[in-house]
Amino acid sequence: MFNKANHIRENYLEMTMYPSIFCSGCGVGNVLNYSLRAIDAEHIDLDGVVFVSGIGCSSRMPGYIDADGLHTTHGRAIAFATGVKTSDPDLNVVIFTGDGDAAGIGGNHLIHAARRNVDLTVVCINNFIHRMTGGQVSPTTPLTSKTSTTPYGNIEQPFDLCSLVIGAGASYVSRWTLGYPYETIKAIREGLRNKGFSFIEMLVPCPTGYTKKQKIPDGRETWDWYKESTILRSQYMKLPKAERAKETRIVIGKLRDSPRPEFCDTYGKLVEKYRL
Ligand SMILES: Cc1ncc(C[n+]2csc(CCOP(=O)(O)OP(=O)(O)O)c2C)c(N)n1
Ligand code: SF4
Repeated sequence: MFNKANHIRENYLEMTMYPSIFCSGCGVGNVLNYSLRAIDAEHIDLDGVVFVSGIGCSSRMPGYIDADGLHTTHGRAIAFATGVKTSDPDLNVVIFTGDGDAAGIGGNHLIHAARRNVDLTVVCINNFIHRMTGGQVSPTTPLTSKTSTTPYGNIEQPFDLCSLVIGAGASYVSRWTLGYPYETIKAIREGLRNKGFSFIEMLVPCPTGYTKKQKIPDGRETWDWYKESTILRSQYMKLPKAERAKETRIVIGKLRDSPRPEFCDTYGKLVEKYRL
């Protein structure tokens, strides 16, 4: 009988890289699983895909896939990916990046790729900290959260990454937690299909570096915490305006799907027009 998990393992994973570096309860592996299922559902040939990442726990993902990948420098995944895409626009370029990688050191690349609407699919694994280097505060750490550099609680207003890239011009934006596998796979599929800058933010647990510090017990309680800390967009939109303004939960769901001219296409047409 056909078994999807075996199918993914046999056709997509680089088994020589296992066991993975991921801790027990880490959400990065789930995102890898959902992403590969989305690629499989879209019947995308892996020979035409390049997976690009920066540095961090989440940025180790391309190494576990049996396909071409670029494990680049911290914060520069989107810059490298833009180079790959513009040199061969037929390639499908998928980026795996962390909140620190994408929005801290790499924040400028993020907003400009969104502004240009380069045809990239960014899967941003937001665990609310710079984990690989010890769990330091990141641009998405929630207010009052304890991290290794905010032992008395974070006092900085975090970025809402989806609002940030929507403001910068991203044409497809979605945010989910691990508790929504089917919605996540659908979002990644839509991101892959969108000819433009697609941003899928995944809120994932890092038991070792984040949830433990907030005294959230491992396992079921962690998943419950993500459920309680988020609200579906469909429910949020039903709230009266005054209630919405007071809402502190993170809004999840499809947040933008608004195609517009893509960078490589526009550039290609310009080259054709002025070619001597
Ligand atoms: C230029 C540069 N600065 C800093 C580092 C150190 N560094 C490596 S990973 C990392 C944090 C990664 O955080 P994030 O992108 O959120 O990924 P996570 O590990 O949380 O998945 C940092 C600061 C580096 N490798 N290169
Ligand atoms: S430290 Fe956190 S993000 Fe890194 S592998 Fe472990 S659980 Fe995952």
